[in-house]
Order: sequence, then C-alpha cells, then structure tokens
Amino acid sequence: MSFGFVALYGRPNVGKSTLVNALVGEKVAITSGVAQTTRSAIRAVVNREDDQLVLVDTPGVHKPVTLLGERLNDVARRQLGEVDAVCFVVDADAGLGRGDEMLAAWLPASTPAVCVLNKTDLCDPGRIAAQVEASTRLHEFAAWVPVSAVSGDGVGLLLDELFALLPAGESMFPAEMTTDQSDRHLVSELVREQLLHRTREEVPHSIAVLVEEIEGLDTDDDVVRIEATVYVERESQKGIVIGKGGAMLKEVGTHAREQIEALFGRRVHLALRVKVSPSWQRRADALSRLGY
Ligand SMILES: Nc1nc2c(ncn2[C@@H]2O[C@H](COP(=O)(O)OP(=O)(O)OP(=O)(O)O)[C@@H](O)[C@H]2O)c(=O)[nH]1
Ligand SMILES: [Mg+2]
Repeated sequence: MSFGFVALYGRPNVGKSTLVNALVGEKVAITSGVAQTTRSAIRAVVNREDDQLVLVDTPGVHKPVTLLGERLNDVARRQLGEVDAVCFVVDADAGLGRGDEMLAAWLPASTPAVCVLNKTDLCDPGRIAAQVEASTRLHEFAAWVPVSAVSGDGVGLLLDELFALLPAGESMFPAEMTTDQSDRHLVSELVREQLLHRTREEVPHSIAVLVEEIEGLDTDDDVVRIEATVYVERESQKGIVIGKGGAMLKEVGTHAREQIEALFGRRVHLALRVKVSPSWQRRADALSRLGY
C-alpha cells in the first residue's frame, strides 16, 4: 500500500497540464498555448489497486513582471517542498535552455526527481537523446521518461515510474475523486480556457473569471444556473472580450457551457458579464479578491 504527492514542475508551456490530464485520463486542468495558463496548484488523483498517487500541477515558473507572476512562481516553488517526488517537465522539441537551468537549481536534493521530456511527437529520437544528455548537467535525476502528452506515448511508463517512487502509506482521497477543485473553480477555469483560446498578446494574461453563483446543482431543477464575471484590466480589453455585437462572449459562453454540462451531467444556463478591474495583476487587494 503506497501513497504520495508528485508535483509537475517546469517552464510555462512545456505541457504540464496536458500531461496531468493524460496521466489521470480525464480533463482536470485547462491547457492553452498561452504561457501562464495554470494559476494555482491543482491536485489530481490516480488510483492503482491499493496505491494512490496525487499529482500536483503547478504554474510554469518564469521571469515575473507582475505581482500575479511572482505569486505563481511562489505557488510552484512551495509545492517542491511539500511533495514526495517531482516531475521536472521539459519541452524535448524546443530543447533545454537557461530557464530550465534556473528551475532545476530549485529542485530539492532530498526529493527524487524524474526528468520528463515531453512533446516527443514533434521531434526525432536523436533530438530526445541530446536533451537527456543536456539534462544530466542540470540535476541528478532518478529517471528520464520521454512522453507525448498529446499522443499518449510513454504516459503509461511514466505512471509506472511515479507509482514506484511513492512511499508506503494509506490513501488520503476517496477512490472516485479525481480532483480537489471546487465546482466554482472548475467552472471559472473552463470559461477562462475558452477566452485564452480566443485572445492574443497581453489580453489572455489580463483575464480572470469569478463565478458568483451556481444555483440548482444540489436540487433536482431542470437547469443549473451559473453567473460569472470576466475581469479584464482595461476598457479596450472589455471591447475585445465582448466582441462585435457580443459575438465573442456568446461563442465563449456556448463552448464553456457545453463543457460544464458534460462535467455536471446537467443542462446549464451560463450568464457571463465583463467588468474592468484596472491593473488587477499588479494589485494585492484585487489578487486576493480574485483568489490568487
Ligand atoms: N505537440 C505537442 N503539443 C503539446 C504536448 N503537450 C502539450 N502540448 C501543447 O503545448 C501547449 C501548452 O500546454 P499546457 O499543458 O497548457 O502547458 P503548461 O506547461 O501547463 O503551461 P503553463 O500552465 O502555462 O505553465 C498547448 O498548446 C498544448 O496543446 C505534446 O506532447 N505534444
Ligand atoms: Mg499548465
């Protein structure tokens, strides 16, 4: 009987959240091509016979330019001290760089770390071997596992490797639980994901979503009614998020609603509105109100 926590740690965009979803076999974390998609430590549970593995997805560590950025880095680094093992995730196709070097320096010497070379679907075996070689200069890794979070190649092998690293212990979470996120958090993330996929440049970073109300989930009403506010930092961004004649917000709402309906197994009415919270990424009061 074994139990333990394993953090996924790495630069933004290397595919940590995509990999967590692949390891769990369910969508528990949102993903996008925008750096700093993940903004909190997200726990996801994988059970195997009597053993339980709790994956902890973390924000990609980067050079911060806002208070939010500093907090995201802190969230990731704090997890390193609280887990039984670490997956140091790198982008095998992009290759290792200065960023990876800086991140590896924070790996605790006393915690086993597996070097996960992700995105192998994009590169040939020679390139993967070169990245393994480069990674040996960064840290004393317990193992190296090339994977593709998108195709699923190597994901089973990585799970075997992680289960083998777990200390003895009893499961902490019920077998049917796949994530510790609240309904409110899951819903706000699904809305934010749709916005990340449809906005560019600085806009995705300026977006935060707060669910104000979820009504009817605990009753046998026909429809679950959800009200959420999309926060942006400037008036011009509000226009972008709403779109021409409200087209953008409508499209975001439709796609997010479909996913929320699948999540709850219920019909959903989703009402979205957009508000400006000036420079919220740089203000401590705004960050705590938005849950960061
Ligand atoms: N081709 C390919 N793309 C991948 C793979 N894994 C992730 N991606 C893509 O890489 C981008 C970033 O993925 P995420 O999972 O959001 O990356 P992340 O490391 O969690 O990023 P942050 O949360 O910003 O730190 C997305 O566009 C993914 O679809 C992979 O194995 N192969
Ligand atoms: Mg992520």
